[in-house]
Amino acid sequence: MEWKILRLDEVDSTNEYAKKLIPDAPEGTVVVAKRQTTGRGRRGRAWASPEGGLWMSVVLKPPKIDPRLVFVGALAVADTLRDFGIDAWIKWPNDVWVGEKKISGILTEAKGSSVIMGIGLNVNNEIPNELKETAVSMKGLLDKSVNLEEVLKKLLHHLGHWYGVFLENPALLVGEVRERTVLIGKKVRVLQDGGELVGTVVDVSGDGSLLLDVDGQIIKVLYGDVSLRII
Ligand code: BT5
Repeated sequence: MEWKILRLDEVDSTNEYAKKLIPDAPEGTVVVAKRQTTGRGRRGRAWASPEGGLWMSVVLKPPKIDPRLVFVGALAVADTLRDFGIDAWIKWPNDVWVGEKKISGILTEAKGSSVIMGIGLNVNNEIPNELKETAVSMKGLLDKSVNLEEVLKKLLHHLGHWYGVFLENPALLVGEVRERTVLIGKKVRVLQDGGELVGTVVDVSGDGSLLLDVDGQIIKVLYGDVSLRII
């Protein structure tokens, strides 16, 4: 993949910025900002994006929009962390965690036939007080600052790799997520639009959904606005 990197000092949200570049922006366009003033998670939730973190969005033009694309981002982040000696796991569907704390979140959005993959990764940035219990940065884990450019370079390398896997064999991508999620066998509470489910995670199925055993009945939880908590 040929990446074309646009660098900004400050922006509302790299996803919003990238969205405005579509349809003209070619696949592989990357928007990176030092700070976001209104970084977003899913459902308009706020994403803390002070200077020092990696806040970026990548424009992809897959043959079809597929919810499993989010795994490309999650796997690439996990591999990048591994390059720095950090052992991370994927919290289905869109988070990367280290131990009990979130280090990265992915937000994929579609516009026309393009996908904007937003990736937020806490690198050297401060974690706001209200998130200290649940979030962590690479600097916090390694006890030293990390070269942000190096992180970006490695992340793009891994994104290229996993996007290639997605294009060739998305089931392989899911297999890898299954390997790297510690959720299987765990009891979880899933919050969805319609309410909540409590059950044991059985598997991540080939289409990317989560299979949950709820009182002996297997329920398929589709990717969407799902929040999941291990209980
Ligand atoms: C996500 O949403 O995890 C997706 C985050 C995507 C952020 C990137 S940054 C570049 C691009 N531009 C954007 O505007 N967004 C993308 P969600 O699963 O909804 O999680 C949001 C929740 O994560 C919040 O409600 C907080 O609890 C928590 N959170 C917020 N900021 C955080 C941070 N910096 N580190 C860890 N957790 C955070």
